[in-house]
Parts: sequence; structure tokens; C-alpha cells
Amino acid sequence: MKKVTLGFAVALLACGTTASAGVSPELERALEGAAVTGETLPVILTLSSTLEAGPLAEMLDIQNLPRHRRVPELIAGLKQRFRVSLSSVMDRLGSLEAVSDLRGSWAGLMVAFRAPPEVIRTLGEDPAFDLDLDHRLAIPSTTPHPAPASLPAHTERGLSVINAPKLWALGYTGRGVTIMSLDTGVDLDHPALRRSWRGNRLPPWQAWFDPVYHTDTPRDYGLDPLGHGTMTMGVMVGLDPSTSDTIGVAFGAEWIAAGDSAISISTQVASLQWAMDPDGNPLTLDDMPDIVNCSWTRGNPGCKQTGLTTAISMLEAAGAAVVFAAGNDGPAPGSVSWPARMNRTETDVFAVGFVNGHDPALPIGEESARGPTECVGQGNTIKPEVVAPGEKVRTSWLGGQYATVSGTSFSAPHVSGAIALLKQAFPEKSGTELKLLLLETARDLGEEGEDNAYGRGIIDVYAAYLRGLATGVVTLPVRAWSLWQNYPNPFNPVTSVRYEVPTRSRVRITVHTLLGSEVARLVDGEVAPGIHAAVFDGRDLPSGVYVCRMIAGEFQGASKLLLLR
Ligand SMILES: [Ca+2]
Ligand SMILES: [Ca+2]
Ligand SMILES: [Ca+2]
Repeated sequence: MKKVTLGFAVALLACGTTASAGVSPELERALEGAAVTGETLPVILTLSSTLEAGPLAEMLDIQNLPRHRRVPELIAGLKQRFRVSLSSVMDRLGSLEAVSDLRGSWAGLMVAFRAPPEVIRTLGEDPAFDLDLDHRLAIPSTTPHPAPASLPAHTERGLSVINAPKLWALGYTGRGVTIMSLDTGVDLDHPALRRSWRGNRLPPWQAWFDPVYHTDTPRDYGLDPLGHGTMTMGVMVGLDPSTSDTIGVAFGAEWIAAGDSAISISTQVASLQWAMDPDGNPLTLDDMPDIVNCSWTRGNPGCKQTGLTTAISMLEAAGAAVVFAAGNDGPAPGSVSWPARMNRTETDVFAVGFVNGHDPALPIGEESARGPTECVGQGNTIKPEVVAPGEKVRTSWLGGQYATVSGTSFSAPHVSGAIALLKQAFPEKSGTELKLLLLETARDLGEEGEDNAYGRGIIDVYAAYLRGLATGVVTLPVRAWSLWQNYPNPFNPVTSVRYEVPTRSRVRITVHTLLGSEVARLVDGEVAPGIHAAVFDGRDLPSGVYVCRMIAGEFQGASKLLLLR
């Protein structure tokens, strides 16, 4: 096993040598500081030819393999490349006592570790490697304000602004689609979220990834701002079935999540790698999320190609749609954060700005980050790509609460949710294709044409759906019959009962005593497809348990109501 010659590096330091080519300027500054204090530094090492990963993905795209063959090949190809190019340096680092916290990632084609300055400098001498600090990333700043706990039958304003209810009316709610959030975690106990966690019906480890503490079930580590991941998830999938209080774009979708308490480049790459194969079997694809929402940034400008941008592109090549918050560093030109400012293609990285959805003019948020980007790629230099509602968005919060919040952290999940609705309608389309549908049908705002505040404009998921109809095979929604638990329960004297019908049907909903005599008839007649509410007023009845029955064609459902006075 090769040993790194530490003495050589120390000698160079003593001579006051200039930085080596493969060491980033920021790492160089940190090294100068560490040389004085003697501390170890968290570092990521990538191949200086990491850009090769791009052609690898493109090659697999051009081959136009069906996804069930492309994904296993992509994963096998990345693992192979990692073995060939990085396993020997892993071995070298593993043999050094001064090196700790050593982790390799095939999805990012990188190695992360902590080491003293002399080890880092020696590696920096090797022209095969680029070295950088394992930076901490940032959650865009925002302040949550407590919001009403329950708004029965409410639909949050921003969902209507992007035309989500028009897709719901057609039966598209995201059913059968998996959304992943890379964030601070999720409060699993929130009534708007707990029902749709994928880990409820699959092994939890395939539905929750904790890159730092390796916990088994979802939790939210978000401290600043409080409960960030619970808030972003609510905008994507949130719906409280007991009240039909709807805060999420794709409330029929299932969610999985990575809960990152460190939010560093290496931990986010670990989460992106997990997202490519949550069940650890590259031959299965159902476990992979269709959409990955990233409401975090690194404010520092630059166009750095690292393991993180590699992993994003690989996930996209595997068919997922990766969506990024543009950041809240506006309104200065060029304020879109990294990696949202990257520009490999028109849709990678896909940056989302925010508008005020409560104002019919949809003005751009003051803090919404602005383009252009100086990062060179196939995409044009205009940023962001699109905008979505992000001003005073009411969403789920910690401890079963709700909050209103603002910023691109909450506009990005509107886009992620919209993609979930489209994915249900067009399951054969890739994440990239679905993002293009939204891009091409966005409604222009601000100055005429694509611009550096609004990008292509506000997304319109219904217009995107119509565009998709013209270019793809649509899958008709499979809808369910449901009678949900009433809300509130217990109640005094009024409660509301939610139910769903898949096709125009004759529906009868009645309330009975435990002995079977009918005390109220809530619905009796033709009902349009969709989710509906019926109100039961028990003011003339004694306290006790009542049974609510729904009969519609073949379907029969029942629930218990508790009147307490
Ligand atoms: Ca798999
Ligand atoms: Ca662009
Ligand atoms: Ca415009």
C-alpha cells in the first residue's frame, strides 16, 4: 500500500510555496489558517477529469435505452468508474491514521474525508485530483409565522395559481408517483403528511435516509429556520384527510425523504446517491423517486463542477426530475445561488424563483434571486428557469402546526408537485421531459419574453398537461372510492364528512344510530367525480356514537361519528 509522504509536503510549506493547482482557493485559505491552528479540515476530492461523468450520462441518453435498462447500466458504469479511478486513493487515505471520516461516493465520483493540512497538500500535488472544502450548504433564510391550525375544505391559494385544481378535477393527484425531499427531514406525525409516507407500506429504510445519524424513521432536524423540511414537504403533498385542508399540489403522491442535519456537500451527495437506488438493488426502479426537491443553496457565487453537480446530473440521467430553489439573495443581478446557477442544460440545474401568489399581478418577490448566470453550458444564461408562488405560503409545520412562510424554498416545491401531477398523466416521460413541458408552457410575466426575474414565467400545470397530450400518450387516472373520517370528531354539533367518487355516480350518504335507524341523509343524488364534503348537523340529537354510511354503486363505506355535548 502506498503511503503519502508527509515530510515532502511539510517541507514545501516551510518554503512558503504557492497553492497547488488542484486545490481550490477557498481550501487554500482554509489550509493557511489550519497550518497555524493545526486543525484538520473536511475535504472533498474529485477527479480533475470529473467532467467525463457528463459524457457518460449523455452517452446513455443517446443510446436511448429504455429506462429499465439505462438505470442499471448507469449505476454499474458509475460504480465501475469509481473503482477504477478512486478506489486506490481511498485505500491510500484509509491507511493514514491522520485521516478520518472517510467516505466514497460513486454517484458523485468523489471521496470525502477529514485530514490535516499536510495530507491535503500532498494530494493537491497530484494532477489527477481536485480538492475543495466540504462546504456547508445553506437553507435560504426565511421566518415562519404561525398560521391557523385547520381550515376545513381549504385549498391554498398558490395551488390554484398554478392551475393544480384543474388536474385534480381530471383525477390527477400524483397517485402512483414518488416525491423525494432533500431537506432537514420531515415531521412524520403531521396530520397533513403522515398518511402518504412511502415507509407506511414499504420497509422504512427504503423511504427515509439519514446521512449523519442513520435513524430509522423520519424526523425534522431543521432548527434555523424551524421545521424547514416539514414546510417544503407540505407544499408538495400535504392534505389533512379529516378536514380536506389542502396545502399540497400532489396530495395523492407518496413521499420519501433524506433528513440531513449537516447539509454539507458530502452528505447531500450521499443522499442523492441513495435516491438513485433506495432499495439497494439497481435492477428495481420503482424505489427511485420521480422528483427530487432541493430547497437549499450555497450562496457563494461560482460555477464549480463538483461531486454534487455530478450527482444531480446522474439522477437526472436516471430519469428523475431534480428541482432547485433559486435562493433568496435577490434582487441584485446574478444573485442565483450555486448550484441553481449551474447551466449544464436548459433544465439542469432547474432554478425556481418566487412570486406573490396572493396578488393577481403575481409580482416577483423582492428577495427572489435574479439571473443572469455566468456559468457556461448548453442552456442560455437567463435564470431562473421559471417562477411559482412563494409569498406567505401556508404549509405544515412542526408538532402538527401550520405556518406561513416566504421564499424560493416554497416556490420550488410547487414545481416539484406540478411535475408529480404530470408524471401520473405521462409516466413514460422522463423528469427532464416533464420539466420541459412546464418550461414551454409557462405564462410570461414582467418584461416581455424570458427575463432574469421571472425566467420563462409562472408555471401552469394544466397548460403543460395539454402540451403533453399533444406529444405523448396519456395515462387515464385510476380513482378511488373513499369515505374519510369526519372532522372534527368528536364534534358538537356540526361536523364535516369528506368522500371521493371516481366517476359521475349516484351517491347516498346517511347517518344512523348504532341500532340502525336513520337520523340524517347527507347526500342522495348524482355527484360529479372528485373530492367532496358533506356537513352533518347533530344539534337535535343526543350525545353518542353514530354511524355514517356511504353507498355508491358497488362501493360501500362506513365511519363512526362521536357526538359529545
Ligand atoms: Ca433499486
Ligand atoms: Ca436558463
Ligand atoms: Ca417575461
